[in-house]
Amino acid sequence: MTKRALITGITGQDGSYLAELLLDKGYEVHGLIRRASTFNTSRIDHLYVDPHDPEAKLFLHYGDLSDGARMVTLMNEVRPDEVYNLAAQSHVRVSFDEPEHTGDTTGIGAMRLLEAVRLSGVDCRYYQASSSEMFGATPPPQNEDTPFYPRSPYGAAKVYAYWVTKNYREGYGMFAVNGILFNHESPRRGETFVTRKITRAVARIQAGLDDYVYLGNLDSIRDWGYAPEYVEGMWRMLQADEPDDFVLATGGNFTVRDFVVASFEHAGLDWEKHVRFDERYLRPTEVDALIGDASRAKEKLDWVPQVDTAELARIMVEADIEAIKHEGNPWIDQVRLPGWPGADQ
Ligand code: NDP
Ligand code: GDR
Repeated sequence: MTKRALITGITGQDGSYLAELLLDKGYEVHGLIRRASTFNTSRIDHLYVDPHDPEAKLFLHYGDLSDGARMVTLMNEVRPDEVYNLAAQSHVRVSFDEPEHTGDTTGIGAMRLLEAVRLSGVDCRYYQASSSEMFGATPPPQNEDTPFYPRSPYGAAKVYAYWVTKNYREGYGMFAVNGILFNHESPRRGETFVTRKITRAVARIQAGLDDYVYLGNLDSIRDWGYAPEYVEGMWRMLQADEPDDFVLATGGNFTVRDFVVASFEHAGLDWEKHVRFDERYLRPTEVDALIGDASRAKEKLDWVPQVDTAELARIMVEADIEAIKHEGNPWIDQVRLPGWPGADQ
């Protein structure tokens, strides 16, 4: 029997890698996309097969996590075996500007989806994209037993989503799990997260298109891994015998400054000539240090990341340098074919 998965956030970094992984494994993949006045499917365009083709395995549906009734109709329509809730207002700095919207989508959105699973009676496994931001001010190393101390509206919303996921597991016997993922990046990372902002700037400066990049706090410590390895971990969590919560992390620790140095050095540039400070990128409350301990995932899921942060910086810089040559996205030529959502509706 072909397994069927529903991915919210399929147009994002993780959603695109997860869709690829599941299609490779023979799944039928359904994705939730938001109606926008511009095309927002560039990360998954390369997975496109005309839905009229009997071989098509990827199907997209309009919807938004703020719309609970839509979550119910979607669950009834798709009747998935696995649900991956990756959708969120995922930018920590932006969550200080849009706290209510972040709470509504990143926090309550998860509850709307869990409730849709429950009300529809569909027998499925549920993955919640929880975050190391939930640990916030609690010092590293952090694992599944570390107390939460969120430092942003985003972190607080993720704590809410974490607990409702656990509550639906305990209260209704659902196979519902939290993947507590530390930062993971790739050439598909959104351009306003710090790693991609840096590697894109390196490529543009090397090409003579820019002279400077403006950054905020260079002292914070993060444990940056490679996104394709993390979506494999998400899938493994839903294949386990029992539902449980898992940290995914490399255990490495790099400051933002270290990532800047590694990225500029890789392109043969002197970072101190090109990096400038702008206070607008500071947060009212910062998360100083996140370093994960993924021992449980190693032991129970046999999940061990291979790409460390230095290698990650190299992958991302090279992809952005290549992308500049094509003046496009690093992973795909922009195509828009008849029948693709947004092309004919
Ligand atoms: P992205 O920001 O790249 O993608 C977010 C996705 O959510 C996009 O597809 C976006 O759609 C969609 N989305 C946003 N708001 C809504 C909404 N109201 N209704 C429906 N869809 C919505 O995030 P990542 O891929 O990096 O992360 C995936 C998930 O994992 C997120 O929940 C994030 O918070 C969490 N996470 C990420 C980590 C990381 O390091 N990347 C670490 C830990 C957790 P659109 O394309 O239209 O904007
Ligand atoms: P983070 O990622 O907040 O950890 O959340 P981000 O890349 O935004 O920030 C990492 C660190 O870099 C510092 N920083 C800057 N950040 C940005 N975005 N822009 C800058 O110019 C800049 N200068 C310095 C930040 O202050 C911070 O300390 C990410 C998101 O993917 C979340 O959705 C996810 O849950 C967590 O990772 C784990």
